[in-house]
Amino acid sequence: PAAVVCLGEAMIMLAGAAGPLEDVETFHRSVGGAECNVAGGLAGLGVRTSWLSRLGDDGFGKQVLRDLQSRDVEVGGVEIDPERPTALYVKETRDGRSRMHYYRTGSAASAMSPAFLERPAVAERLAGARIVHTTGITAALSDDTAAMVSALSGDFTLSVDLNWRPVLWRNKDPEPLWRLLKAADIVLIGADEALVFAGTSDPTELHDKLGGRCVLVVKNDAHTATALTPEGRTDVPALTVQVVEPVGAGDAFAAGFLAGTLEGLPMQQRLRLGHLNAAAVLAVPQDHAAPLDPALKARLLNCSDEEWA
Ligand code: KDG
Repeated sequence: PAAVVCLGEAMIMLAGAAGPLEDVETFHRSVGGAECNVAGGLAGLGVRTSWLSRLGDDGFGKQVLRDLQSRDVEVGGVEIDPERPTALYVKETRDGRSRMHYYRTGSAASAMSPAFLERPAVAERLAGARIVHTTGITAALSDDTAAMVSALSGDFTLSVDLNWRPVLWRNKDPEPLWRLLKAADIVLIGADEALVFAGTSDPTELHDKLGGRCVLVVKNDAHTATALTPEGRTDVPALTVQVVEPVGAGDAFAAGFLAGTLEGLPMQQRLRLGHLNAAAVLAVPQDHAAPLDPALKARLLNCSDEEWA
């Protein structure tokens, strides 16, 4: 069985030249979606990973499956919906910043519910997993997906990335997201989004608000990643990178951190692996990048603090 199961929606991403969307004529297609980015990142690091979700019975759904399979992600638990479509998102780049436009309301994945978790192909994969990873995006898609993430329990480590998407929470109570975060064993949060969502980006305050039990990772963009556990605190500075496009870097960080957790690495190396994986995605326009070179990985995980900085 796969060591990690990632649960959430994948979308076809369409991105064109910089400028207002109404002027863009051609779009480049790739696959996005936070949990499937994490799944691809983990597989790229050699971790056996399954992605669980629902897709439409359409060409975009087939593209998602093909893309994930080509990246060694196991997709046998994916359910195909004969009626609802695969979601899309369009990335608009203006003034050097990316904005996302979602076309996902009523998508196949938004119909995931607690019953989805009970499908034999899904239950079996969850039961065999050491880590199950999902995000606040999945909690936001619909009442059904919110109920589904609340029903997630088992003999696995539950990992949740906040992935705060205000557009998806408009006119909705984020209570299911708080519940999910408090139930998680590993919580990943960006400092900026923490400030908006929880009113603080201070790791200690956040850890208290989440119940003080989890492994909390707070990523302060280009500066530092901090891990806080009941045992103590670890800070690791970020690498300096020429940023091409930032979307997906958080997912890559999560993949690195989770891979390091599975390997039982010390906390400093888990955070380093997160940074290394994120740096690769920051340097490309897509939401995911080619797998890390194993020799580079080994060298940078074990170098001195001076060389790392
Ligand atoms: O983390 C990257 C994701 O945000 C992107 O791939 C799209 O899943 C996505 C979302 O819902 O924003």
